[in-house]
Amino acid sequence: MTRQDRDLEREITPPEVFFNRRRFLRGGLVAAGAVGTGLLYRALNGVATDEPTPEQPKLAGLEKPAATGAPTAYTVDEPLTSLRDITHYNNFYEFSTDKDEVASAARGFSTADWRVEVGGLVEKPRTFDLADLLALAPPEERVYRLRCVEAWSMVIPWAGFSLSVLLNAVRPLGSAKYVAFQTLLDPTRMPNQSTAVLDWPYVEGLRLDEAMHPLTLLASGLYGRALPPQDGAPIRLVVPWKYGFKSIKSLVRITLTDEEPPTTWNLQAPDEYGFFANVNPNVAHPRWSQATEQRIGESGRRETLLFNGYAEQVASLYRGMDLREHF
Ligand SMILES: Nc1nc2c(c(=O)[nH]1)N[C@H]1C(S)=C(S)[C@@H](COP(=O)(O)O)O[C@H]1N2
Ligand SMILES: [Mo]
Repeated sequence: MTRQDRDLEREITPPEVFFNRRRFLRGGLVAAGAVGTGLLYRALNGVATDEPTPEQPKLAGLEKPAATGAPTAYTVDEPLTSLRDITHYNNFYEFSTDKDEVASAARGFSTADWRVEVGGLVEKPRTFDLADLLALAPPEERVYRLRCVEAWSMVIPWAGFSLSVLLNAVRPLGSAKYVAFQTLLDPTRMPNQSTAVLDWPYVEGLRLDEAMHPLTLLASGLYGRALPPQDGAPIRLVVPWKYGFKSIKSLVRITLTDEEPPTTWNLQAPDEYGFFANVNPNVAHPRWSQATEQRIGESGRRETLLFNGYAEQVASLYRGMDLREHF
């Protein structure tokens, strides 16, 4: 396909379909090419499988913001998205590219003997089992907006603690400048990894100062219970001022580095998804506007906020940077 053809195709293809088709045309995979038009639209219109999500265990010792007197930076005064929508409208390509099928595809996902390897440019590299990792700090409730690059959003009551707690525990070296993250690679447990819809494993990255920012959350739960598989069990990242694809799920490896790490969506389409991916209503995606968003469960659209409403806390991280160039 010529460059011109590709540009034309982008103009006429809805957001999520483009990648699958391009992959297909590259000689990739047939199944993904069949993923139909309008995944987003179908799910927004409420056509979803009606399976209940099995109840996850309650988190012990969860600290609510009021109880801890935590700064209001950690809560949003907007209606919470329903548990039903949070658990049945998911992006998790390891299980399915169809948002309303992730829950059923991920049902029964085993997180037994889960380990997270933390290393690279640190003084004390360490492989944590889940219990040791969660023991680093009590879970706090954090109510954050989640804004997907596809222009839908939610408000989610996460549980977890700042990633900085974990990073401080392994003592970053002075030479560390970035943090790389990796999702589990296991096609026997993540069936869609046997397709080539993305290059596996899913990887993400942050600059070290972004990773150390107190808003950056290592989440182990939502709605007061352990994370359901479809939302990234047993442990995931949540970076609320960035597009949702930065919030990588089901983490198994965290590596401190001195070079900007590769990231899945940037590798897939570098002209569409930058390393920073800060929510910015003024910088359109090449194929759609980012000025407004569909809050799941609401009618009408909301205006998208600069840094997803967290500008006061995070804008200083980007002082002097051109946000169009570093998108
Ligand atoms: N490993 C992995 N992490 C991922 C994704 C994915 O496909 N694989 N999708 C991302 C995208 S695009 C979004 S919007 C959020 C969605 O999180 P949620 O389904 O819990 O709302 O997860 C992000 N993390
Ligand atoms: Mo997303």
